[in-house]
Amino acid sequence: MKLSHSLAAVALALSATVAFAHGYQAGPLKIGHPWSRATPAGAKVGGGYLTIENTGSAPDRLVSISVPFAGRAEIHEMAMKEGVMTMRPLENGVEVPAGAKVEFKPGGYHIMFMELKQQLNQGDSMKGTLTFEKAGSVDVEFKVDAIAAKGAEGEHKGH
Ligand SMILES: [Cu+2]
Repeated sequence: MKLSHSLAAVALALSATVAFAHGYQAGPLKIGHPWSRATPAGAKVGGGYLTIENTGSAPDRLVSISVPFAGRAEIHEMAMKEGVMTMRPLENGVEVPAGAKVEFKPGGYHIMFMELKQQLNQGDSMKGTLTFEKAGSVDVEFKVDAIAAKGAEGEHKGH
């Protein structure tokens, strides 16, 4: 009895850790909390967000993302340009300088899932693969958060 109890406690502690951390590693890169917003029925685009921390001594670059639930995924940047929010695809990806942490978030860098094949529902975990120039590919899961999570009104107006 004692043994099974402690095993259960360990299992609980482990699953809690995984749920809270929800991070991935690719070489010296730490990928934190990939998440996405729930999409309305019939929506063709969705956004993906995460953090990338480079603990190494050389820069790396996120060059592409592929996900089975969308036709393609692009790396976008949103910025204010002459008072207007604009969004543009970054053909060469996003550099992560040595020792730096790059944040993909609503209103800034983001991953755009195009030609969605299914609705993204809150609570889902959506598989995807990130590819870095040097660190190679790493499989992650995007946790789907509420449709209005972390604001940024009109983020996807350009689409
Ligand atoms: Cu976009």
